[in-house]
Amino acid sequence: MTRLIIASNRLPVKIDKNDDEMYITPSAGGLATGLKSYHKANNSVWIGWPGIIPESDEEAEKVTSLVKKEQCLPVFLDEELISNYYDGFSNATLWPLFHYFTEFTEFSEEYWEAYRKVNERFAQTIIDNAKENDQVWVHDYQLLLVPQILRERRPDLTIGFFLHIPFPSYEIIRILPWREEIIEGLLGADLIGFHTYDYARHFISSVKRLLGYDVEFSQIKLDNRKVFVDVFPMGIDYKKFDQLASEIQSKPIQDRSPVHQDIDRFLMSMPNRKLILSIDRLDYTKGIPQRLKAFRHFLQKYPEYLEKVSLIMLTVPSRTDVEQYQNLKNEVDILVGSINGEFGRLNWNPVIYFYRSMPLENLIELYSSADVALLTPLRDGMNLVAKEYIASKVKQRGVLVLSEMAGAAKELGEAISVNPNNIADTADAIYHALTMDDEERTKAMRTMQKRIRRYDIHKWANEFMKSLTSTVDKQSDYHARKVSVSIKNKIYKDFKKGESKVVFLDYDGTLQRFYDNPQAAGPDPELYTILDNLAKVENTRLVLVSGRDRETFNNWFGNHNYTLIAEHGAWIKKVGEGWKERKPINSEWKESILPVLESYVDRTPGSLIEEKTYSLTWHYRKADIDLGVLRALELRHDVSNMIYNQDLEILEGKKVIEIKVSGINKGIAASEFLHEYPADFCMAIGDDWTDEFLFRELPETAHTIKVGSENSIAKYYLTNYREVRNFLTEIIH
Ligand code: GDG
Repeated sequence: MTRLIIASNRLPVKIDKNDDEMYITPSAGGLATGLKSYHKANNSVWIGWPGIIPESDEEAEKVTSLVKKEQCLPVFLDEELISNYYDGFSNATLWPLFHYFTEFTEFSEEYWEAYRKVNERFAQTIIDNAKENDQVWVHDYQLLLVPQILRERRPDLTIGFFLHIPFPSYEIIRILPWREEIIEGLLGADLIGFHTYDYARHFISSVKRLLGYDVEFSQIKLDNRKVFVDVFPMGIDYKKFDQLASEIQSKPIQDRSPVHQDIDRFLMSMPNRKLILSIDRLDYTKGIPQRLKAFRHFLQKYPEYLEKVSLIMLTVPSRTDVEQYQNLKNEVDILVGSINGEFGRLNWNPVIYFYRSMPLENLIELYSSADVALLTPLRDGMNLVAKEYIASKVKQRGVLVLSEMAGAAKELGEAISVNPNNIADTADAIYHALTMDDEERTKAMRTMQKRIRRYDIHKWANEFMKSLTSTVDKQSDYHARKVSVSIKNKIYKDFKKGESKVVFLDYDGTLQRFYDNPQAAGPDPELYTILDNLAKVENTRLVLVSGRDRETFNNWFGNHNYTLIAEHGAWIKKVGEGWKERKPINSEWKESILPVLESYVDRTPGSLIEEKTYSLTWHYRKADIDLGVLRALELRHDVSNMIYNQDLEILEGKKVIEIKVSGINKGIAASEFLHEYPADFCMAIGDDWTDEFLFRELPETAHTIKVGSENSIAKYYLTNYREVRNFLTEIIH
């Protein structure tokens, strides 16, 4: 049975030490609390850092045995690694960059080296503990390289990845010196999940721009497999918050916790008193100074709320050794002091500020008592606090003011949405929240509750795992037709048996990789050797069939023993003969089409025109990927109107559009050749759309092989030109 291995930076439990005695406690944070029940119920193994640096081997063993009881396995890190991998690359490079704080982003080789080392260590621990075909679910920005390491060493594993923070736009990610490594690292996964469509879109655009892979319907097409990208907005344990909030509210006043009694006293000390609540880690992404400024603006603009409204701000200490966090703490202290100093009264503080964490029970007391939750991050992957507040409002008496920059805003459309940088609007949003009529408030809250109750943490984890499992079937569609050892042996046997053999080979993408400049893609010595050897086999005719112009083909292969079919079948050169044209030339049509293509070259930097006897081709491989695709659509549209009623057709290949005289294609040329030289063994290999003509026209018994993973009528697939070369080398032995 396949098992699930979860990997995240921190384990869901942590080990602390008190007077040499070790004890285990649950870790805080959305991921740990959220996935814990899934972990228990599914008998999975969780791999991560246990939160302690053991001082001896005995201590390490003790930690291992303590966490083992919770189905966990520790990855140990020393001081230096924690400083360079965690505080460094994770929190001083990736965290600020992915949250659009480029000014705080540090680039350091030392951090990067440590990050690679720790990712390697995590991957190795997974590998050491994974049985064949297990599933692995890797979490978050600290482990971006793990999927690729696993893919290389354990291709049997099914690998999922979920990013809990935003994935920024290409313009941001391109700043990172290790951007390709990071994206390649993620592409080791079968499925990559994000909280929102925007993050998924940014990721896909970066993959296309930085690595040039094709993407179709959120599937990234690598040479030998697909990577699926999808959106899974993380939920919370709704039932837990709902139940705890109901219990807490129904407690008689005298039995309530001291915090709750304080809240009650505050609310009852004056009629119409109201509480606004915010909860977050003290982090520069959370927009805490902006929030305080908006609250100050609110008090200035709506003085009738003086003494009536307080903002309870719970900020949890975080990354306290880092300078930016210390500066932020100072800024917040000063702002809180100045607001309280300016507006406070003997019996009233506008801002009630806690700089610490609180037990969950107190958190829920705050949620259920607060009239308004004011959550205004400048950037936030999701923001689970917003969802927890909603789940805790059992009587629907609450209004959520939420930053449009939080992932949660996508699902919580009924909240009052604010741009946290707009201080005046946020102040008005507070006023709006406090004055909203009961009916409107209840309706908005009910709608949001219904939605997040349904898509809770369990549903989130199940949906992700369901998708991950189904990627295996989708990959196997592809692998079913992959040239396996047995298929290979069968083709080799047929080749040996054949008394008259014809092998049709496309050139670019099939025998040679793509180059930005098509003229740079000439054959290398290895390729000549392979082709010459193949052409030497008795009773074998080797035919290169390409869209290339005949001059280039002649320069490369003119004096070798192969038949050359150039320009998609317009020209043929048999061994020992000169070039023959297969259809009389008419080039007048080019006069009207060429200026149109030139206008596209002018407006699409990086694109170029290639002219052949029967065709004009517009290449956009080197152009900006999105602009290229857009212009290709426009060009097709413009040209199809112009060629209407003419003996011309438009072909679309890999990053090329070709306008050519119709009735000329690789298939017709190949079948004419076969007519002249009948064969009992026939094989064709090609990678492009234009090779489909070839596959279609050949006899049913032909072995047709597509290079790459796109849909094809070919019988089999090979992954790339390297595999083709190996395949052709082996066939003659
Ligand atoms: C990442 C992303 C994304 C907070 N203070 C206390 C406390 N908390 C709990 C809350 C909530 C969690 O911590 C914070 O929620 P976040 O959504 O900010 O989650 P993180 O794990 O910090 O951050 C974030 C999330 O991952 C999930 O994908 O939403 O965008 O940055 O659960 O209740 N809990 C207790 N005392 C506190 O004082 N007990």
